Parts: sequence; C-alpha cells; structure tokens
Amino acid sequence: MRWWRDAVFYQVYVRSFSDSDGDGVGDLDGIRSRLGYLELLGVDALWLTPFYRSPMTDHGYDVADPRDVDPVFGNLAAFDALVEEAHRHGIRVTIDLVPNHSSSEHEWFRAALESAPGSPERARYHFKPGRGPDGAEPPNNWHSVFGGPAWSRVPDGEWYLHLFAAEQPDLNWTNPEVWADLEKTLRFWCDRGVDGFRIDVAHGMSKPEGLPDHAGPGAALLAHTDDDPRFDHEGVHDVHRMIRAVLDHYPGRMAVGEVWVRDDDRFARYVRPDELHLGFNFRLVQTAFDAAEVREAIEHSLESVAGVGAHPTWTLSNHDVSRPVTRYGGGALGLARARAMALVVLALPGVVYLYNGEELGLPDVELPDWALQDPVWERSGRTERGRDSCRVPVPWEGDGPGFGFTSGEPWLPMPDDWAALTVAAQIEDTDSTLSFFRRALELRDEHAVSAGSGVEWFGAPPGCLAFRRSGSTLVCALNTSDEPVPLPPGDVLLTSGPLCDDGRLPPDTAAWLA
Ligand code: TEU
Repeated sequence: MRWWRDAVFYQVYVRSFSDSDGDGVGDLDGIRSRLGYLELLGVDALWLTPFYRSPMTDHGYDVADPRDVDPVFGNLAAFDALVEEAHRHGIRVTIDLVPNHSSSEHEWFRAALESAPGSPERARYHFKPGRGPDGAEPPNNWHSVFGGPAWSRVPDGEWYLHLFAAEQPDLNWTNPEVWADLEKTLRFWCDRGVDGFRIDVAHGMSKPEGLPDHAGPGAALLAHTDDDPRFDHEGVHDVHRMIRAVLDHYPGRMAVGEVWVRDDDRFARYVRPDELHLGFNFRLVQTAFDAAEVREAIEHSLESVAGVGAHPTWTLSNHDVSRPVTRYGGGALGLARARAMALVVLALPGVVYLYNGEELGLPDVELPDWALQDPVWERSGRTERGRDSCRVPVPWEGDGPGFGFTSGEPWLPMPDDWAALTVAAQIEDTDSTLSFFRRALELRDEHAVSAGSGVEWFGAPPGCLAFRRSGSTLVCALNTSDEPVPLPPGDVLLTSGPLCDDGRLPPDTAAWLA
C-alpha cells in the first residue's frame, strides 16, 4: 500500500507548533489539540521533528534516548494518544530518526568517556589519537557543518568526531551494536503505530576508512561539495538497505531521506528500489524565482528519480532554511512569489512537504542576538546567525506575546505585528494565504492526484513556464518575468494572486487551469 505516493506531508517543528502547558515550548498534546485544523487544511500526513529525550543543544537533533519522549514534549502515552487520534482524523504520522550521531548525554557516550582508549565503549563512536606533538592537533582537517573543527578532545587526550555540534558525537557505523540499535528503534516505533520515518542526514553515517583529510578547497566550508569525504560515502547504502528491510516487514510504512547530495545521479542512489522510498529534493530550495531555473531543477530531478523507478519529493522549506516568503524577496513580493511557487510544486507529480507556517505565509523573523539559540550561532563564533529565524512559533490567534501558541512566553520571541497572520485571522478570509493553501490542496486531490509520473511542458513566453502533469487535466502556468502574459487555454481554477483586468497573468503569479 503506497499511500505516500502523492501525499502532502506537513512538517511539524514540534517545539514551535502548539504548547499545551504554558512552558513556551510546543508539545505532543499541543499537536493533538490541533488535529482538527490539520484535517481542515487537508494534509495527508505529519512529519514530527525529534521529540526524544534530549539535552536540546540542537533542539532535539541531539538524541539521548531514541525510544523515549522528552518530558518537555510529553511522554509515551501522549505520543500513543496523538497517533491514535491523528489516524481517526485520517492523518498519518511519521517521525524523525537521527542515526548519524547521538547526544553526548546518551548513555553510550557517557560510558565511552568513562572508559579507556581502545575500549568497546569507545568503539561505538569515532575516537582517535591526535596528530602533531602530544597529539594536540585533531586527527584530520574536517570541519563541523556548524563551524569549527569536527573534533573535540577528551581529558585523556583522544579526540572524537562530530560533524555537527560537539554535543552530537558521530556514531561509528562499522560497529554492529550501532546497527542493532537502529533496528530496535525502527521496530519500537513501528510497533507503536507510526506510518514512517524521516531519516536525518541520510547521506551521513558511513565514513571512509581511516578518515582521510578533506583534499579539496571545500575543507573550510560548511557546504557539502561532491568530493567531501564527510558525506555520501558508499557504505551508507547498506544502512538504507537495512532500514528498508525492517520496514518491509510492516505493511504501508515508508522512509524519506534528508539527502543533501547535489549530483542528481548520486542522489538517485538513495531511492533505489531496495533503499529509501523517498528522498527530499532540495533543488527548489536553492533555486531563484526564475522560470528557466525552476524548470531545469524540475526536469533534472524528475529524470534522476525516474531512472531508478522512484517517486519525486518536493519541498520549498523546512526548519533549516530561510522561509520562501523571505527567500523570494520578502514583504508582499516575497509572499506573492511563495504562493506562486506553492502552485508549481503542488501541481507536480510526486510528494510535497509543507513546513508549518508556510500555509500562513510566515516570513523569517529577524531576532535580536539575545534570543538566538541555534548552536550554529555560537559555534561559528557568532558570524552565522543560524536557523532560529525560520523556527519562530506558529501564531494561532489573538495577540502577543504568545498568539495562542502558548499561554506563557514563547521560546523564541514572536513579532508584535503577527496578529494579521494568525490562523484565526486567516481562516474565514477567502483571500488569505491559508484559504489559498486549503483550496490548492482540495483541487490537487480532485485534479492531480494519481495521475502519471511525467510532466508535459508547453511553450511559454520568456520568463514563464507552463506544464501539465501527464494524465492530469490540471495545467500550471508561472510568470517570473516583468510583464503580464496571456494564460494558456482552459478554465482558471485557482491563481496565487489577482489576474490583470484583461485576464492576463501578472508577474510573480501562477495559475491553475483545467
Ligand atoms: O540537517 C543536516 C544538515 O546537513 C543541515 O545542517 C544542512 O546542511 C543545513 O542546515 C543547511 O542549511 C539535519 C537537521 O535537519 C538539522 O536540523 C540538524 O541540526 C542536523 O541534521 C543535525 O542533526
């Protein structure tokens, strides 16, 4: 049963979605209380970011116990209640797994620190002696994705590897116990009724033997280049085959990988028939609002996954990247473009992931220094502001400070002027971004779902594109040029903004026709 094939997933950044107990942090009961809203919005499934026991250095992506709920988010009973009630609303629940690393508070890492170099406790991580006199230099030149060296030293002089924060030691995927533990975690949550998993850093885990230096010019960069020895190592595909084999025992379960691999053909290897069901395509997150670039990104992405018989997965935003409204220029212009691009991705064949707040047209928030919490801020020596600005809590109703998200102080400050962006302010307004998304999801169900996996492109004026998903009646046209253009033939079903008086499609606008 491949329910996920044309599904619209909704990413819940648990910390920022809905707080039931007034501590300023979102939680599982908070999500449960909003299921009616999610059903109304029309999404098929949720992706919950990590809610496991964690010291929260990286807000849950530092997992101390992958089979328990952190008290700030609730408990296992609250999780079970959420899954059960979500299913009653016809919404599936998928959760986030973090197999590349654990928290430094995980019992394994604590045991490693208490054990001697060369011990089995240390063998679950990457501990190594340093280089240079007294081993005072890190074992290789790798950098952490968050900035600074990827190694930290422990009191006995050994170093351990962490591709992210020092509180996120990388697990050693040559160690059988590490494999067995992930398998146990997969089964634990499948047995509790989850419908699938998002695999964090799905291009990580396996490392090249001997952990050789990074040779290329990318050594000091945060971005992953194709020759980066830290990621996309051949051995990772065995991990995905193991994940797939476990899931195949449970009918209807799926896994989507967070695969930041630029080369389309290398990316497609993650979604081969015996590996992950889906892989996020991040090309559109990195593409400007430009029809030619958008079309190229779509064509390449479709081609690469079709080559392995897989299904594409589109997204415009998540908790790691600037929100589309801001990325596309901010203000009214950015919002118009974000809405237009939403119509493009929702008309494509494949799966779409929305990020909470995208349906409200939320922008990034410029936060004061004192409010910043992302470890990127400190680790980069306060040169990179990090990802907090796209993680500000969802405004539900009324006014600040909590806008119905919390009765207390939200964990990140919410802007004073968000009253017009709340769910309550938008839900009855037929012109709102929320109503626009609801209508788009409804029409997608009627016209585009279960159609073919290809795209037919139509001729379009410069700066524009027009396509139809094969087998579907729905045509999508996008105008990224400076001039109004004629619409393709057909009845207009929905537009991302008003059409010109003469019926043409204005700049920064998309339309669906049938
Ligand atoms: O992100 C992995 C990752 O590679 C990102 O850091 C990405 O390169 C960057 O954010 C792009 O701007 C995942 C999670 O999504 C992220 O929130 C975690 O911090 C990270 O893993 C570590 O678990």
